[in-house]
Amino acid sequence: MTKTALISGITGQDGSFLAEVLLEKGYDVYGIIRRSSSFNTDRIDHLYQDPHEKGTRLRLLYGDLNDSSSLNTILRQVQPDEIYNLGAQSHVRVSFDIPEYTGEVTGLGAVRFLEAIRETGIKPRFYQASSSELFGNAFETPQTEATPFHPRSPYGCAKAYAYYITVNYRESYGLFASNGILFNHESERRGETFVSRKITRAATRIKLGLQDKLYMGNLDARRDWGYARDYVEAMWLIMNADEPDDYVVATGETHSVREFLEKTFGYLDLDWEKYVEIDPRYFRPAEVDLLLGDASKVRRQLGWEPKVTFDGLVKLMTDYDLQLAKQEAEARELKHTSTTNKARWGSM
Ligand code: NAP
Ligand code: F7E
Repeated sequence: MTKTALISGITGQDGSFLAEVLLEKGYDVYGIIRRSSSFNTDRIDHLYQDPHEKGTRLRLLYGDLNDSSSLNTILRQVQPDEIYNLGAQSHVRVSFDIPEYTGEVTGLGAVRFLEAIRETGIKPRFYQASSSELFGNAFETPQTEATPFHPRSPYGCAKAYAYYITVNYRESYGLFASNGILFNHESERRGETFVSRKITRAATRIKLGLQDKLYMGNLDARRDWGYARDYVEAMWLIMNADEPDDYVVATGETHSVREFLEKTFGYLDLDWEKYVEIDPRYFRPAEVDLLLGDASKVRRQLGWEPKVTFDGLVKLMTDYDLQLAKQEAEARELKHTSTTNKARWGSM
């Protein structure tokens, strides 16, 4: 029988990859989108057909993690077998500027979903997008499912609430509710203000003369960076395990932001030190210095393996952004030519 999945955060990096993977596996997929004054479905436009077209398996519904009644209505309408709660205000630096809002969406959003499950009486499985930011100022390295939490930002604190409420609803009401504690994962679809994409976008634009400088924050921070497409496979495995449980998902390698810069600029035959300047605006009130995950449990129990290495990740993101930069350069050239032509014709 065809399974139905509901994804919050479908317009985001992970939501778009997950929708792709679930459609490939034969699911009917519903995504929750927010009303926005401009289109925000770029990452899923290639998957979306005319909703009136027969056989369409991806449908989008308006809703918001801050609006319980929209979640209840959607659950009644969709009756999903699986709910992936990926929606969040997901930017750590920004969470210091809008802590209360981050708590509402990223933290309380999870309990709104869990309560909607109870109120509607349907029995879907539930996946909570938990984060390595829970470990924060980590008590031990590498971090496992047993490592105590010490979040360092309003985002991390909100994710801690969402993590524990998911465990609590599993223990209290017997829901199939699991946490994937995912370490940083990036891709060509990563938001442009996260450090990996900020670097690959800037380096490729610098290479083509579209930008002069790149302003950065703390270059010493270390992260366990993987590829997002690999990580959404882990989400599906966690959702389809025999029992609900919590799993760390990581590569088991850590690299500094400085190394990310060296690799990206090096790949483009550029010396990063000539272009990068430090801007204290990008420092955080409290930093997470070192993250390194031990994903033995998900590897052993669910057979998950990351396929893309750190070098492979830098290369694929840089290749993609180089194409974007070339398109931008060509568009500028065209505009320049047409302005020059206009000026010439104007004098005739
Ligand atoms: P992302 O690209 O920032 O996407 C976030 C998604 O949440 C977007 O679709 C966004 O919609 C949606 N959203 C924001 N506020 C919402 C609200 N009030 N109601 C409903 N939806 C809302 O994040 P991502 O990188 O794909 O990450 C997916 C999830 O995994 C997030 O929960 C994130 O915190 C978590 N996580 C990410 C990583 C990582 O390294 N990427 C690691 C661990 C955990 P709009 O498009 O309308 O803004
Ligand atoms: O920062 C440092 C910054 O913003 C990584 C989210 O997906 O992963 C992400 O959170 C590191 C930090 O990701 C700049 O200080 C230096 O130490 O790419 P980021 P994040 O904060 O690790 C976790 C797992 C999530 O769950 C989150 O949702 O890079 N850094 N200079 C900088 N960071 C940014 N953004 N910009 C800089 O200029």
